[in-house]
Amino acid sequence: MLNLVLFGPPGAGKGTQSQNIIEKFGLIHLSTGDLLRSEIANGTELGLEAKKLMDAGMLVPDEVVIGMISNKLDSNKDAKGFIFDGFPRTVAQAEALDSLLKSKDSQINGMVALEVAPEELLHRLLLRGKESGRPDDANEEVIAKRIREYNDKTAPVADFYKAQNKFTSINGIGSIEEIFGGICEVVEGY
Ligand code: B4P
Repeated sequence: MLNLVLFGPPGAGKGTQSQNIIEKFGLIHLSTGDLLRSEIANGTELGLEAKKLMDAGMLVPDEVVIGMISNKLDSNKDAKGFIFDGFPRTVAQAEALDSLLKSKDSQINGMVALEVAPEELLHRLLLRGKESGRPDDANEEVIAKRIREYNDKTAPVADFYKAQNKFTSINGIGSIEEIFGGICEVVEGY
């Protein structure tokens, strides 16, 4: 099994690069952002609660996202592997993911982090906000809150994988193809 964590701040290109990775390596894409947006679109109770937090630029509680990922792992028992996009976003989520995979005799092979400067993140997210109408991309204040949440709660997740020698960072600025080339080099080394 090949299990990869794609990491980076909001707007780093995780969702964009995940599409390329699933095509090339035949992995199942698990994006907690997409799973939460689907709950919102379906008007579920979980979706209604998550929407309030997401629109304010805050993280959704750990137990909610861990439960979603656990269900997805159980329903894809024959998968060749998974790409985790936007998860884990806290150290507690990273610990839970390790336990979930261990119970299936599996593990994370590596984390690839996309490095992008804050001014480029802001530019990309404001542009996507205009094009897609995504509420959490709609204004600078909410984007700034997401980046603060990332620095406070998500950045320490990199240390969790560094301690296991599973961390690689690559430049996330450039064309989508160039960046994908850098990711492939890392993944092919696993
Ligand atoms: P996500 O859906 O994960 O959103 P994101 O981090 O903002 O987006 P991503 O990083 O995937 O965007 P991409 O770069 O692809 O999360 C949304 C919210 O859900 C969170 O704020 C949180 O509230 C909640 N949530 C999700 N997971 C959670 C968890 N585990 N725990 C708690 N809460 C959770 O794209 C950005 C833009 O850049 C796009 O428009 C793209 O076209 C553009 N772009 C990409 N690559 C580019 C490049 N090379 N050059 C120029 N533009 C590029």
